[in-house]
Amino acid sequence: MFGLTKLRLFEIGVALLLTLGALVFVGLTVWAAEIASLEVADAWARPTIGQGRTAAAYMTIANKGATGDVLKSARTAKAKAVEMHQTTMTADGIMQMRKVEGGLPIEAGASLVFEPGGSHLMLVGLEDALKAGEELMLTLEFAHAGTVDVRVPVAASGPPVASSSR
Ligand SMILES: [Cu+2]
Repeated sequence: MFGLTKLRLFEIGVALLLTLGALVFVGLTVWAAEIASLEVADAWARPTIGQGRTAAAYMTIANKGATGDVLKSARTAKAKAVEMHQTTMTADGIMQMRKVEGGLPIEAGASLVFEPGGSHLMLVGLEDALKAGEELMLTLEFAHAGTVDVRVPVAASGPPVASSSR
């Protein structure tokens, strides 16, 4: 048969199977990496003040993957909307919040930090007041990673876990 012995054909078959197996393995590894590439830490939200029905939420989203992603939007059952805001300083020293349209990119290996005085997630139109000690669930929507649910404790001055370990 074209000069190939049965043993040779068997060897080719084994080699093909090994190659296929390796391809499947690499494929699964890449897939697993895609899933686990985003890490959310230090999430917390400020309590509402008085009759106010807006509050800011903060967290750090680290992209541990090999590809960039984009935080497209966020939502929670407790508020009408969750807006991404950036805080900027005007020329005359006044802090202003600006709504970010079109999402916030997170490069591979970089972190997106929402923190007081900087970018934050604005909970707009809350159903009830938010009190310290409560918790809410935020759903983040990423361009590649899909949706990620984040537990957000309400605290007056910082992420509760970090302050208790201090
Ligand atoms: Cu804001």
